[in-house]
Amino acid sequence: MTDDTPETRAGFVALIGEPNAGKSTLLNKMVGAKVSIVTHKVQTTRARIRGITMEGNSQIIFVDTPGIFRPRRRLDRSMVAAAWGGAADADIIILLIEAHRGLTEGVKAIIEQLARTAGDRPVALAINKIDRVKAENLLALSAEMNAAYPFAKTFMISAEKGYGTDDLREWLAKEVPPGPWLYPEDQIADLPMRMIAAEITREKLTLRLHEELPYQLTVETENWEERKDGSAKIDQIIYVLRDGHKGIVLGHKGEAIRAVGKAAREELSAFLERPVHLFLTVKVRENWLDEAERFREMGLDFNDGN
Ligand SMILES: Nc1nc2c(ncn2[C@@H]2O[C@H](COP(=O)(O)OP(=O)(O)OP(=O)(O)O)[C@@H](O)[C@H]2O)c(=O)[nH]1
Ligand SMILES: [Mg+2]
Repeated sequence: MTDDTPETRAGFVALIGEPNAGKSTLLNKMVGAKVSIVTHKVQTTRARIRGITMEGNSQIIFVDTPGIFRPRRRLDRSMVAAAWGGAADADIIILLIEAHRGLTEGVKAIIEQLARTAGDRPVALAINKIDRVKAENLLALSAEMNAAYPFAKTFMISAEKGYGTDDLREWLAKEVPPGPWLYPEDQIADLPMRMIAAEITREKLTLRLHEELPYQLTVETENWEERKDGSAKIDQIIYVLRDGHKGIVLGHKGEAIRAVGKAAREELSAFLERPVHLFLTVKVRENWLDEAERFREMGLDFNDGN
C-alpha cells in the first residue's frame, strides 16, 4: 500500500439500550438525515435499521435496534430478538443509557445479556441526554456503570443537541476494522423506500394520537406508482385490531387521518425531493399480530424469539 492509497475501514456499530434511550436520535444525528423515526413514546423502532456515514476513510454503518425490555407478546419478542441479533452481528456495540435515569433494572438486565453476547468485541457506553442533568452527577454514574461492565470507552453525549457525538464518531472511525467500504460513499440508508414511507406515516400517527394511539397498529406501503410528471402516488394501509381503534385513527369527521396524511406527505415529499400523493386506508384486521406476513413487512422475523 502506498501513500496515495490510504487504508479504508468499514464496520457495523449496533446501538442497543432500553426503549426511549435515544438510539434512533443518535443514528439520525450521525447520518445527518432522518432515517429512523423518533417519538417520545417507548417502543418506536420495531426492526433493525441501518444508517451509513463516512468519517475520513472509514465507513461506519450504524444499526439502530428496537429497545430492549422484558417482552410479553409475540411482537415484543420478535423486536427484542431483532435487537440482540443486531448486537450479535456487529463489529462494535454501543450501549445507550439515559443520564437522568442511570443504572436502571432494565439496564442491569441488558448488561447481563451483553456479557454473554459481546464476546471479545468492544462495547462502548454512551450516557445520553446529558443536557437533562447536572455535569457533577455524570462522573459517579460513569464509575457505577464501569464497575458493572468493562466498557472499552465511555462517552457523555446528547444525541439531540449533538454534544459529544463528534468524539464518538472519531473513536468509531478508528475502531472499525480495516476493509473495503460496504456501501457506495453517498448512501445513507439501506431500508427500502416503501418501508421508510410506512415508518414516516407510523411516526405521524404516534405524534398525532399520543396516549390514544393503539400500540397494535402497523402501516404498510401497498402500492407505489411513479408518475410521468415526476410525482409518486403512494397507497398505504394502516392495520388496526378493532373497530374502536379505527375510529381513533380516523378521528372526528376524519380529521385525525387527514392531519396525519398531510404531515406524512410533506415529510415524504421533502425526503424524495418531489411531489407525493399519499392515500391512507384504515383496515380492521383482528389477527394481524398473528400473521407472519405483517412481521415480514415490518422487517421482523415472525419466529425469532418465539
Ligand atoms: N433531552 C434529550 N432528549 C433526547 C435526547 N436524545 C433523544 N431524546 C428524546 O428521547 C425520546 C426517544 O428518542 P428515540 O431516539 O426515539 O429513542 P429510541 O432509543 O430510539 O427509542 P425506541 O425506538 O422506542 O427504542 C425522543 O423524544 C427524543 O427526542 C437527548 O440527547 N436529550
Ligand atoms: Mg428507536
